[in-house]
Amino acid sequence: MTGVVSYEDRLKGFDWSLGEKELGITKDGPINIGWLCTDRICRMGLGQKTGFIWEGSEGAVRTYTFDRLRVLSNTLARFLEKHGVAAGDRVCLFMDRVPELYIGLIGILKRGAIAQPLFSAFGEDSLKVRILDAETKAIITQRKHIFKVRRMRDSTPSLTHVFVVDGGAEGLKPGEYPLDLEAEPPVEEYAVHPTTAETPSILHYTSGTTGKPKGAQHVHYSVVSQYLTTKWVLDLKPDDIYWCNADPGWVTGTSYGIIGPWVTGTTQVVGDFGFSSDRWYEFIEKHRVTVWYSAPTAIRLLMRDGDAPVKKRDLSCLRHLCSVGEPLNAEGVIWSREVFGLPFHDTFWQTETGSIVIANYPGMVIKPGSMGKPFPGITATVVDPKTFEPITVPGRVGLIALRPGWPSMMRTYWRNPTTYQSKFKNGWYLCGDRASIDKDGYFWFVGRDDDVINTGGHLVGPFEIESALIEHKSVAESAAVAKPDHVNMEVVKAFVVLKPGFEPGDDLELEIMNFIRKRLSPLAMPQEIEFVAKLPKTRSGKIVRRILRAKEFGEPIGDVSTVMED
Ligand code: 6R9
Repeated sequence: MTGVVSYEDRLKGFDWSLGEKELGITKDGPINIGWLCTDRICRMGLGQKTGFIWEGSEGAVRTYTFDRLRVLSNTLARFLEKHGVAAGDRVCLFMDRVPELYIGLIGILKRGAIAQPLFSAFGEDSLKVRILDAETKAIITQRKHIFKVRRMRDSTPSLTHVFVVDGGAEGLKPGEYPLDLEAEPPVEEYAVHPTTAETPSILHYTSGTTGKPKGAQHVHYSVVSQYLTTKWVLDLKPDDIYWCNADPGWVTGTSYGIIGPWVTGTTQVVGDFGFSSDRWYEFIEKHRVTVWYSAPTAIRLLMRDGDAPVKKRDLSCLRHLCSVGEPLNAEGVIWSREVFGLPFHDTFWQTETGSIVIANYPGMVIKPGSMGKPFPGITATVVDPKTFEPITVPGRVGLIALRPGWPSMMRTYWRNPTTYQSKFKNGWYLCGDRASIDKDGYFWFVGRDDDVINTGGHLVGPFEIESALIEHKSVAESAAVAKPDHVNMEVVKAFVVLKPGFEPGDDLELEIMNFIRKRLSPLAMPQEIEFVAKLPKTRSGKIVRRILRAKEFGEPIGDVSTVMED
């Protein structure tokens, strides 16, 4: 491929300071993500370039140049300052994917405050837990969500300011203020707060599998990782039109749905609407999207809907596709090659890692079903679950472990240093996932550590079972979990969602069983298949196997605040 620097060449002599140099920052000097995403881009002469194209659910389109983004985020920063929001205060973003959400994050960072993005679909309880934990001072929200904020205000004393971005002042209660960015006097020049490398920037709540949601605390220096991974893995170039379909309530929607594209001066498009294969393809065609960052949950739904909606559109604009969030089934890569002529490049990372750590690099040979190789500067391995020593045998499964110290690594869990410390063993940061590494250095995902099934002392990962199931023509989605068993302690049970046109029944169950028997070891074979209409998922689209598992074991299901209710 021309124009692509090979993975091996990138590795040679790699140092994170390369990112500092390109961004014109030093570790000891001022570093402000908000400034780097807007002011710096304008200073590079790109002020009149379109930075943001927004399409609302009803089809309205708004376009912003980088200069407009700069001025509006200044205006927001000044507004916060006027209302007494100080550096270090937590400011929650609680909105649908409206422009104020994106500009809001930049403005909060310019003010030197800490942004706390949350899914607007959260109910008041999920919201409250996180506001209490972060002792959030202000929340920026929309009219349509204010009732949830109001219902929890009596029990969230830290929350002194509620800013409402639409509908003016009418009907607002004490402590609620209208924030109409377009009506505020535009702030051409704003003295961006002198944040430095280690100043906290974003507090991203992640629930993990059990227990209370934890706030992964990031700092402004994270931008070095986000910048380089955006350039090298997402492969963004000056003329690209980039679409990341993640909501900023999920880390993908901030690291690569705000910071990544803007810090590289790329035009990004955002759609404030949910999944629909027709609408998504129409969106790509209409805006001439060139680079698309999506997730397996969406890719599986697109596969379910088949090739017909793709064929109606001219999607020749697409040139690079990436995926994150869950293991990407080999089937997804093979399908996307067929229908788009391009493979999805799987990328692996976490809220805690702040940026991509293992990836299928552009130009690298993709082994479908593999997560690829560590990003330059990232030392990744799999370690033995008992000794925490690296496993050197290719193909042997262990815990994914990273050597701490890359720029976007979380610095702690907000006011929870004990849990933070518990993630480190033998000098490694443990991701909580299992994988193996093959002889060529490719990582193969097995499952979340808690999702692994122990059948007669053998550990089986859900991913291989689910990948085998999804290859069957009737299967849209699946989840493999443990169910209790007298003899083997645990056995595998599979939950299956069928594609339209297929009827659940004993015959189909038998057919699927026979189909996967050829692909799986006897140990991994499910004892039972249950057909379900849908699987429990987080708001970022991850299948929550522990809920299905807990039901099988008759155990409590734990924290469900990030699980979709509908
Ligand atoms: C960015 C993000 C992190 C967890 C992670 C793992 C799973 C993410 C994956 C993947 C297999 C991939 N995960 N990417 N598993 N292959 N390419 O997803 O952050 O919401 O914190 O989730 O998601 O289990 O540990 P977060």
